[in-house]
Amino acid sequence: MALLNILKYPDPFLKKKVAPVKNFTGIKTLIDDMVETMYNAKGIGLAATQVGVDKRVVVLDVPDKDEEKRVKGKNLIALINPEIIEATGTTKYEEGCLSVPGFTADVERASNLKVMAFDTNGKPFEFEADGLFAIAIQHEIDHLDGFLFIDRLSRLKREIIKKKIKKALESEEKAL
Ligand code: QAP
Ligand code: CO
Repeated sequence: MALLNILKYPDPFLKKKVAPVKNFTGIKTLIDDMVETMYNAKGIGLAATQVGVDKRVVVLDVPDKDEEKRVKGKNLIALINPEIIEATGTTKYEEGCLSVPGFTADVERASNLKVMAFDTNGKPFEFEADGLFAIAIQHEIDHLDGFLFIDRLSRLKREIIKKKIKKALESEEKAL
């Protein structure tokens, strides 16, 4: 098990559309490391793009709505080459991202999904998702396509948040 380095905005790799997994050998090790990295950062989802790996892999552990305390591993799932087959409804949620630490914004997404993906053995499976789980899946698949949640904002809101992030990064630099 190893902790991976999480790339932060504006790292150019975060804009990369990463490639489908063709050879499933060694994918379990990558997933183990991504899970460890996600828990270490107190995240609920992580995409391979965020750790500089050119593979369509995401890990998620989204707490249930009624869950008081988070039960680590309860909803843990790895998705390889995930595809949204069907998206319906709309929802809005204040999203954050481990690659944009300390910033959040309301993002509109589909509320209900039908998803297809492969497991670590290369076996395809299908499932339906709603609530925060559906939001997280769309957020993570966006990473695989090179998009961050700030790219989903209106132009004005995007420019405002980008300026705020830039300012925060500059004052971080000065503090060094
Ligand atoms: C993606 O995000 C997501 O800024 C996962 O200081 C986001 O795990 C799915 C985090 C919203 C659904 C809704 C962010 C932790 C974690 C931060 C995360 C921070 C510490 C974000
Ligand atoms: Co993210």
